[in-house]
Amino acid sequence: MRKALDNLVARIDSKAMATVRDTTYELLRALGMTTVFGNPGSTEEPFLQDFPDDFHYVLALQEASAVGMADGYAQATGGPAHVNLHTAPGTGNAMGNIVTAWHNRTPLIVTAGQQTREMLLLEPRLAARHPTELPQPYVKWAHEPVRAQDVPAALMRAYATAVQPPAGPVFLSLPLDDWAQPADPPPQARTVATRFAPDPYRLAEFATALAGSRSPAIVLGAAVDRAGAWEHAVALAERLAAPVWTAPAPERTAFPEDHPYFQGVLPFAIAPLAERLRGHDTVLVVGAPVFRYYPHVPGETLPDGVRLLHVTDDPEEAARAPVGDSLLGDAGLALAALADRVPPADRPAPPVRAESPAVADGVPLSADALFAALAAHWPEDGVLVQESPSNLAALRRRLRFTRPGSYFTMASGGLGYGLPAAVGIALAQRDTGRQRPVVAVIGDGSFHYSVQALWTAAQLRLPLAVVVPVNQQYAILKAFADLKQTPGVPGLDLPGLDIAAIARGYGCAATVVDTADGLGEALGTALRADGPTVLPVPIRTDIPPIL
Ligand SMILES: Cc1ncc(C[n+]2csc(CCOP(=O)(O)OP(=O)(O)O)c2C)c(N)n1
Repeated sequence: MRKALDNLVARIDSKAMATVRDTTYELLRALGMTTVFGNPGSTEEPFLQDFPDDFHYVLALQEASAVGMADGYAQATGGPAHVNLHTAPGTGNAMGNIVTAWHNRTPLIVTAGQQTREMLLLEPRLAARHPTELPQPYVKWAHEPVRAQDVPAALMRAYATAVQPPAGPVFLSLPLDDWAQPADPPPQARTVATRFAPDPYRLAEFATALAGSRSPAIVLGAAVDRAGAWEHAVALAERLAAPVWTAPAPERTAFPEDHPYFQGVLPFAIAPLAERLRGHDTVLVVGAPVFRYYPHVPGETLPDGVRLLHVTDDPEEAARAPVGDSLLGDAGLALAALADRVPPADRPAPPVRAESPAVADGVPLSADALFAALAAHWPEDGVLVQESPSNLAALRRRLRFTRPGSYFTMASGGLGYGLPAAVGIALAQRDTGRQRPVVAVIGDGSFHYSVQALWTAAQLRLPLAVVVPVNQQYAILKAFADLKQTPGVPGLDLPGLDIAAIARGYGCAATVVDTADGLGEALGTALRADGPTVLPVPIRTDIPPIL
């Protein structure tokens, strides 16, 4: 009797003593979110105090890097990631990569500290003004709990919001004095669905349209890779005997690029894209916007008489498509269901795309020669993270991605994503035990936007290889200026940057590579190392056309 009473008192005591902080960590544990990416400040220290041993804090030296790493980590693990930012200035630094996470559809729970509630009225130093407006419109939900006791339940809601389709970042502003407050009873750690099946009736209409098509074509986007649905894409393409393109400017690849039906990546401008689809009567787009354009080259969205069918899990993406009929649903579920429903087509296989011309050697290397060398030495099961704007066409010509989850870049066009994302992806390889080798190709301009991510890679001893094509310029902006006939733009040359010295300064190994053979050797060494290696490769400075 006495013991039972003691137990009850102990339970009541421990309940009374549970703080908002205790309850929040319990919830994070229950949700499997024990990795926190961040850069700390005074407004975050009360959350981070006595940081539990079973959690891992991944320190980034600037908030853009923290978000980029968290995004890469989330994409490579296939789950949400948590990034903890400093109040308004830290959130401001992070904003570029929050924009990218939004376009990437990465489930990120972004928390940021806020000044003490008691002082907020007088706006002390580091108070975030209108904190929920700051990250808009690039978060699915932004909230500052009305009471300290609401923090854990707000986190639960943030999680449920971030992971449900279309996935994306959410934002919580958390006053620093909330963490020590007594907690309410803990919220339930809930689960939510992360995909939904398309309407079966509309799906049947799509299947009928495809089955009745004279010459269908398939265009696939990143959502197919996110859904782990390559096999369904292949099954549908083979049933329809249809050529397959990757949607323009894709952030992931969606189809085996050594498959004879694969035609390449569609151009990211209106007129040339439409031209590529000429001759087809039905175009099925799955898991991509219709379409992601960059330079404005006016024209018809599609050649006359082409019917477009669009599958997306995002009603807004469906709404803003200029043409086509849409079907809401998960890319993988839709592809699997369509592959089941369409009968095998009785038509010849699509033409095999032309091989790229042979590479001319020379020093400095051309971008084509660099990527041909990278392809020749590509590690089995390698993962590429790409942020090399003017060389992208050459890269896609030479490197063929044949396995799911092998190619990552940003969907937004914002530089400063690739380097930290590669660090997050490399960490995910270690944490998941998959151990796939990670290679980043980052332009010598792009390198500097989140360069401090190198330090985190060095501290974590990640065997990341970073290949930097050095052309000492913003080549793509010169190409854009040529296309748009805007001569005389200043600020497009980048002399006097010592990439190797910068890399060493952050604790990385660095070797300048001049030749194709040298690249093979250096890459092998880098991937066997117990830390990151940066490989600057001087390349030719001629400007590849943007289209
Ligand atoms: C955050 C951000 N700032 C500026 C730009 C504009 N921008 C687009 S590409 C580019 C140059 C990239 O240079 P580099 O990485 O050297 O690649 P290259 O074009 O030479 O291949 C710039 C500055 C951008 N896209 N994002």
